[in-house]
Amino acid sequence: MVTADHDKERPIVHSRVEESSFEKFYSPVKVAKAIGVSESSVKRWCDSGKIAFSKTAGGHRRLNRAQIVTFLRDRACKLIKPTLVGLPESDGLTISNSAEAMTEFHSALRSGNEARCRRILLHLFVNGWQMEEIADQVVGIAMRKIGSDWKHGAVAVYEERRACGICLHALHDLRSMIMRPVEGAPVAIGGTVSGDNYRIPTFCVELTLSCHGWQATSLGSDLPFETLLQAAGDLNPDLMWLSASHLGDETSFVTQLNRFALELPEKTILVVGGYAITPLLRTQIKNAICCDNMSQLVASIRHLNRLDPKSGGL
Ligand code: B12
Repeated sequence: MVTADHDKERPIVHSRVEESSFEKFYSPVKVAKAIGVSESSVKRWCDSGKIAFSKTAGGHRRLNRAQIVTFLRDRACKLIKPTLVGLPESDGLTISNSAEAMTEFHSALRSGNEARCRRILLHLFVNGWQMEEIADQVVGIAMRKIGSDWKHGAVAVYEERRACGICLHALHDLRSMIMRPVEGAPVAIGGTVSGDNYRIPTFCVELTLSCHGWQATSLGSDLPFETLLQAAGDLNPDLMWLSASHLGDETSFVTQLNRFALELPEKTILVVGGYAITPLLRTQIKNAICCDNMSQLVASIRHLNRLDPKSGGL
């Protein structure tokens, strides 16, 4: 079972601060100023396990953005000086619900405003929104609107592609805010099959599982079943996912998928989702869990864990 096991009244020292590391670390005094509390409070939270931290060779406490943001999300703490810890000002962003967030994100995507898109997703994440909610209610719906804008000629092909690039950059920002999983965390890998060039949905699965403590890696897009099977054999994952947004030949996909599911390591759960997984296709898919979105993925794994707590679920 993976948790960041806060409140166990013992410090969670993640790693030694490697001078060579490109990761940026902040001192307790800087973090205190950013949150608007005293330095001694931050040091006390470190020593009591409320906030994970790292140590320099000289034994000084240091915190990276993932450790700071995880604390803020868990404690519903607000940042008053975000730039002190390398985060952008929220620029007066006040978002009260997912419809507002989606509208803001969609219009920034359409106008190619990358800085605003990154600020919107960071704002939601730092303020405790669940990753599955961000993926389903904001990114998924905003990109769907971009798709229909393209279909109806309101958006040019280059604008759709630009929106994809911006969306991936903004999601990668969130990736750097998620703490590394603890030793022994359950492992998940996944991607898209041959002929499917979609990179955003599979990356959203990686982010969603990583936020729940999994060691999750998206292997990317356009992957033949053979190499996916080799990955399963080499990495022996607890879970494997496939995202399908475009299928050239549905019948061949289902045949190969059902064979693939039987050839996976016994412990590996297979989860499938995506725009192209229609209700009809679902009826033909065997030995796999089909989910419509990231919230269903989280719910399915929680359910699996209840069925078999030893399965190392969420
Ligand atoms: C971006 C995009 C592309 C980009 C992707 C670029 C990239 N680097 O990722 C590119 C340029 C590759 C592309 C190409 C094409 N596209 Co396109 N594309 C889109 C678009 C606008 C957004 C997709 C996206 O990333 N959404 C963001 C993610 C997060 O949302 P999502 O995909 O809906 O996923 C959600 C759920 O499905 C679920 N989910 C998804 N995967 C998984 C996996 C698991 C395990 C789980 C649990 C859940 C899950 O959770 C997600 C969050 O809620 C969609 C619009 C849409 N979907 O309505 C059109 C869309 C899918 N594309 C369309 C078309 C027609 C095409 C082309 C055929 C056009 C052409 N003639 O060339 C080609 C096909 C290319 C190919 N062979 O892959 C059509 C329909 C496709 C179809 N299946 O019939 C759509 C619907 C646009 C439209 N309105 O007409 N596209």
